[in-house]
Amino acid sequence: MLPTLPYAVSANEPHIDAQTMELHHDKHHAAYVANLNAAVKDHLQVAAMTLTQILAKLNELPETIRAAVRNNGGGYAYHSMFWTVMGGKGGDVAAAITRDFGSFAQLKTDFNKAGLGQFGSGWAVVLVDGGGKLSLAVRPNQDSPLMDGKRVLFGNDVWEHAYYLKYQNRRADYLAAWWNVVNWPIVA
Ligand code: MN3
Repeated sequence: MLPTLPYAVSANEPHIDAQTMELHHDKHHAAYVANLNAAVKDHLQVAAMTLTQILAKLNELPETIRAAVRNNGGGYAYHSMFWTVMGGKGGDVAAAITRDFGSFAQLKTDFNKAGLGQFGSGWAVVLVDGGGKLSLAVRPNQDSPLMDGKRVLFGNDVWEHAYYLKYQNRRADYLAAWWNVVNWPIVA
């Protein structure tokens, strides 16, 4: 099911414009949900699993639906996380970031560099392991770290549809502005 946005589409203005939010949630995310449902509807055992279970067992799924589940299930999971970590006011950050990245500024620099370096579409994310240690990762398309048993603490969508209306080819500007809307209490 498509989760409802936890705030108005304009909540992240001026950093993320309302039209992009609306298209991104109502069209792109909705399509991942619909396409995942369509892929698993004739596979009752798969349909009965949670999304996290499905992604963790991606390689065991029937080959005929694996690519559709990879792209649409990954997209579904990423976007469900993405909406919840925005709608905030940016600002200060947890001690874990200083501990594992040196400083918040260093995290931003490394994260934005990773996001900018991702050729084509993908995600820049901060992972958290079982011991609470944070690390940076970048993945193509909708490939989710859940597919290799890893957990995303927060991340940013660097597909062009996330920023093109407002930033066009200036992905670096989008990456820089995005930190202004991160919802740290939710991330924490
Ligand atoms: Mn997207």
